[in-house]
Amino acid sequence: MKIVALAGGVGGAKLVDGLVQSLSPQDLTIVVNTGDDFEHFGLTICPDLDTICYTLAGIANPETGWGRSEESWSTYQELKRLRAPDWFQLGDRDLATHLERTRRLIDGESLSQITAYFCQIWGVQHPVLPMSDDPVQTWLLTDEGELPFQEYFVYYHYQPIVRDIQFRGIEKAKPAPEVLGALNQADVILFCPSNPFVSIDPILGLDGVRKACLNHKVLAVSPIIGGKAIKGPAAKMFEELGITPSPVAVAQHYAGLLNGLVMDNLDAQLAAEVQQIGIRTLVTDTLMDNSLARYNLAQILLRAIESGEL
Ligand code: FO1
Repeated sequence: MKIVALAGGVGGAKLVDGLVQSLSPQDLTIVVNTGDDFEHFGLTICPDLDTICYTLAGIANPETGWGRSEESWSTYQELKRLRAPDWFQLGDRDLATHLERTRRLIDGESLSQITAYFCQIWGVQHPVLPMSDDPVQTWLLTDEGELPFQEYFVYYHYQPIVRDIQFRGIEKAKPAPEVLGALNQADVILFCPSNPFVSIDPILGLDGVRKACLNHKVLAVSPIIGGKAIKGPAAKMFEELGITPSPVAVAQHYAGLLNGLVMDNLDAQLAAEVQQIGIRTLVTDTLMDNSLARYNLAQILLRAIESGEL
C-alpha cells in the first residue's frame, strides 16, 4: 500500500518515524512543509525539512524534536559574545546543514536535489520531498503586526494573537518535481498530526495538491487531543480564529478532502460528531511520547486502512 504523508515539524516527524518502521521506501513518501523556511545570517534555514530528516536519520535532538542530538554550541556562544541575534538557537552540527544547503542553493541546485543528497549522506532511505522548490513564506498577521513564521513562533513564542495567515509566493510556487506524481500514485494521502494552518495548509495551497487529494483516500491524525495541541500554537490558532479546538474542528478544517480521522481516546465522545460530517473515525491512543508509541500508532493506522475501517 502506497502512502504519501504530508508533514510539518515535530508532530509530523513522530508519526513519520513510526511509519518508516512499517513501510518500505517504495511505499512511503514524505512531503514536507517549507513555509517555515527563512533566511538567517544569510543562510537558508529549512526547519521542517531538517526536523523530518534528522528524525528519520536518528540524529534529531530527542528533547526538543528539532536540531541535532550530540550537539555543541561553540559558535552560538561566540555569536552571543558578539551580541549577534541569538533568539534562534543554531548548534554547530546544525549549522553545517544550513551552510552546505545555502552553498548548494547559490550554486543552482534545487531544494529537492539538496534534500535527496543530504538524505543519502544521513542514511535516510524513504523519499523526503520539499513541498516546493520555489519560495513560499508563511506570514502571521497578528496584533503585533505582520510576522514571518519563525519570528512569530520562536522570537514571540507564538504569543501574538493571529488574525490571518498568508503563504507569500504560493500563487507562483509549483509542487516540487516528484510531489504530484507521488500523490497521484498513492493509495492513501495522510495528513500527519502537524499544525493544520501553518504546516498542512501551505502544502494544500500548492497548485494541483487539493485536486490530487480529491481523487484519493485522505486520512488525517488529529493534532488536537483533549482540546490542546501536544506542542505549538495549533489550539491557540483555532481559538483566535473563533473555533473551539477539537478533533471536530480539525475534521471541519479539512472537510471536503477528508475521508477518515484518527482521534485520541480522550476525545472518543466526539467521534459521532465527526462521523456526522461524513468522515470515518478511528479512536485510539495517539500520544506518541516514545518510539514504541510511534510504531504502535503507525501499525494501528495501517491495520485500520487494510481492514477498511478507515
Ligand atoms: N524552535 C524554538 O522554539 N527555538 C529555537 O531556538 C529553535 C531553533 C531551531 C533551529 C533549527 C531548526 O531546524 C528548528 C529550530 N526550532 C526552534 C524549531 C523551529 O522553530 C520549527 O519551525 C518548529 O519546530 C515548528 O516546525
